[in-house]
Amino acid sequence: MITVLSGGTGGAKFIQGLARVIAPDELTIIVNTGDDLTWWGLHVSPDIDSVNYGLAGLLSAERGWGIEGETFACLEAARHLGLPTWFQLGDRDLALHLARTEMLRSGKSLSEATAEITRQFGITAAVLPMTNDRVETRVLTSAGELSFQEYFVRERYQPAPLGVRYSGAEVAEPAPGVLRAIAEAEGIIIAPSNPITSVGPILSLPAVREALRKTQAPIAAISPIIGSAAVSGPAAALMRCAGFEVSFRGVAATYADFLDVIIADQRDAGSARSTDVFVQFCDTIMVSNDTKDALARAALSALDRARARELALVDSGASVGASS
Ligand code: FO1
Repeated sequence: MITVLSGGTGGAKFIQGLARVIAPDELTIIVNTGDDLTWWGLHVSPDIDSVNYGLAGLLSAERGWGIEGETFACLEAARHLGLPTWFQLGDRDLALHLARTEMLRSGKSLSEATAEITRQFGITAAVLPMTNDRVETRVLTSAGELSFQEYFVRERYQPAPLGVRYSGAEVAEPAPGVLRAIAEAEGIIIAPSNPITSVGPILSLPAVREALRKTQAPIAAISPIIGSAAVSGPAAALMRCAGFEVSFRGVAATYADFLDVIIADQRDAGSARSTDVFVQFCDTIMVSNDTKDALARAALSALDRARARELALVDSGASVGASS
């Protein structure tokens, strides 16, 4: 079993490739819920939905979230009724939030609701919310403290971030299956997701971080940073404000206490210098099914090599880890 930690649109795209390269029922995905919000009275879990839409072949390639070919008639009607519309729910997406909210209202946990939704989509991978408790990513900015979606969507990440906190994390328990998926995995991959706001909330659960430190499984992370810029979104500003260098080395540093190998983009191969972990270079930009599949294969081969301790440590004098 391969376990992936995922959040955001990069995570969903990566998992689409991985689920073509290995049998989906060999895959467990632990998903960020720090972005979840209550919108129009409905429970929305954007990162879980992006993973599910990706696995079900429904994900909008253009937006990276929501459903391909979606319509927004309800959103237009809501606008006329004076409801807030800065967070855009499509018509078919809305049906999913209605169904999930009804399951939660009837007493199901988010894990149970997610399992039922994945079953209905015909998904055989295990998709696990990181927790059934409420953990909320809060971004302290020059314009005050905002929820993640207020910062990301409403304010288009324009206010300068000053810090991030994960409200509720100290007392939250990992959802059923999460710790086992880390302890019993053959390999663990951290998707090319924002280390601070997509993976950070998962790692903010003390038991999860502890399980990652203890597991026998090799752990690889894919850098969402190329050079000193994020592939998309506010990862660079958020890493800087959390005190990390904006580079693949900085990404590795955020996972330093458990990481075995960082997968960095081949455009960074020339800049290799001392890091404390093994580095594997490859093309990390996912613009097509072929590039997603190739990145998934590269991640699996990095795990194999980390397992076999074949990778060369990147050091000023030493050879650079295999690139493919
Ligand atoms: N992202 C946007 O940039 N604008 C939106 O209006 C928006 C709505 C939305 C609705 C449902 C959903 O599942 C995702 C949505 N997203 C939207 C994406 C979402 O903000 C991101 O996927 C993550 O939360 C960031 O990782």
